[in-house]
Amino acid sequence: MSPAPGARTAAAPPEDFRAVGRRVSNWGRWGDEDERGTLNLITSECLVAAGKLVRSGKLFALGIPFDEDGPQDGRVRANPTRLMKETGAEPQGHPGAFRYADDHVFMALQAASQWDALAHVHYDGLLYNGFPASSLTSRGASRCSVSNLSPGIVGRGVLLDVARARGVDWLDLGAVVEPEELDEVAGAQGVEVRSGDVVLVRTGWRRKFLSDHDKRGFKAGEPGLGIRCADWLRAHDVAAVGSDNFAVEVLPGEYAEEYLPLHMVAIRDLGMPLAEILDLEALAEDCAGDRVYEFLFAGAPLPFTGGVGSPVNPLVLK
Ligand code: UVW
Repeated sequence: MSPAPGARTAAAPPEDFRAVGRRVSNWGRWGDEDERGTLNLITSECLVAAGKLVRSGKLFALGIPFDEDGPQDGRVRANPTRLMKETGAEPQGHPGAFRYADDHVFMALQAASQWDALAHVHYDGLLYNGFPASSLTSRGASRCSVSNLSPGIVGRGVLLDVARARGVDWLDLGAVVEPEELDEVAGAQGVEVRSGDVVLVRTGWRRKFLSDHDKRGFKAGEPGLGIRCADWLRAHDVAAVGSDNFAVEVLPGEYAEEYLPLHMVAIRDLGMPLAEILDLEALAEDCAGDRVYEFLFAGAPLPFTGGVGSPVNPLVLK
């Protein structure tokens, strides 16, 4: 019996991730000083074409609610905590009737829907484009920080709804999405992935959380992209990839000895920002209804100077 699509098999162990990284590397492609990586693939022609995808006036927000009921289980990161500094209940020292409310938030920049900047991950002492990992200090990232993703990640977005294609609400923890499946899903949806696209892969992991509210379960592992997808991302010259899980890639991972290998290859070697913990549910429903899986995607990171990530509430317009 052949294995279910994306199921783990006892086939050959995956190729060494460093070899994958060398093969797909974009270092030097946009100059030795480049800190924007695959965002360089989003040309002005891409933006004009993406703008033309707004046809029906439908708007979707892909950010999850930023509150204490989010999916973080507190072991590595906590959910955002917001505190009121002012409510206006007490006199505030202004003349007349004026009162105001202000709030503060405490959160890891990676606690909810987020962009991973190119300084988020490194290995063997080097960041994307060969910048030294020592450029990361307690002050932040002096190279490849999230500010380099400004003015924002805008372009043609494509949803690949793997969970729907498999006919499940969500993929199982540890289910590997292979590049062949990405092509199959795109083909079945009648959409083509083009250079400069932002590709959103739906695994259903957000849907699972919305149904069981199990934070530990959400963070225990996830279905996601396997390391072989690095070649697919490079071959299609994808500008950025996002998902409804918390790390884009499958966990437990495919290498016993390496954690987040696709992060290492995608961020450090390809120079590709990752978007995580997206809510793709409403968008996926709509795409299944009108069979339109391409749209204008606009996900501006907050330009935290020296930041290695940013909260984001990406907008999709169809
Ligand atoms: C880590 O957990 C290091 O990264 P991410 O939030 O990108 O999954």
